[in-house]
Amino acid sequence: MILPIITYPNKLLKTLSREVSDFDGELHRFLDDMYETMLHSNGIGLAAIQVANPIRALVICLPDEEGNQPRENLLEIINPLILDPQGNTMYQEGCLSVPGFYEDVERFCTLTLRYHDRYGNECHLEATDLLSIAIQHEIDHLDGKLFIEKLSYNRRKKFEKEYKKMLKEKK
Ligand code: Y12
Ligand code: CO
Repeated sequence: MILPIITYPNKLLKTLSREVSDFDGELHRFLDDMYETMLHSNGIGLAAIQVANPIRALVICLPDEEGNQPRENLLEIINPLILDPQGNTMYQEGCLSVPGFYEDVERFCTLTLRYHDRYGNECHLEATDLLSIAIQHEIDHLDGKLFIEKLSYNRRKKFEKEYKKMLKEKK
């Protein structure tokens, strides 16, 4: 099922999401819906709060060389914890909850992630490059933060002006 994605400035996006404790069929169906919703919207990452569910769950599926995002590449990440972040890198980020806007954001280069899979098993992964950036972007959503909050004062002001204009034109 494709779920509606909430967009800025919806206040729900500021929610601090809660830990998942039940790794049951309901969670599995929700994760399936998140994957379907992300693909439908041409996304590579989606956090549960973006579809109005305040739980610490996110999905990431980076495209392969052909631009496909098969289920085998899908990462379902629950209750994530970043360990040992290293270095700094810049990347032009976009977000399905801030449509039409892309900006350079600074992130850690590499990290180790501890998380649970859909069955509640504890997993670890080492992330670099785009995966590391996507993980940090999505975990920020679980903490109620958007990438636009990392912009400088002037870039944020410019964004607010352009975004307001875009919303007005959409009406
Ligand atoms: C690097 C940086 C950020 C992330 C987080 C995941 N972000 C996305 O998946 C964003 C996708 C996105 C897709 C859009 O739709 C189309 O391009 C058709 C979009 O819409 C518009 O720009 C109108 C905005 C964002 C992961 C890795
Ligand atoms: Co986002």
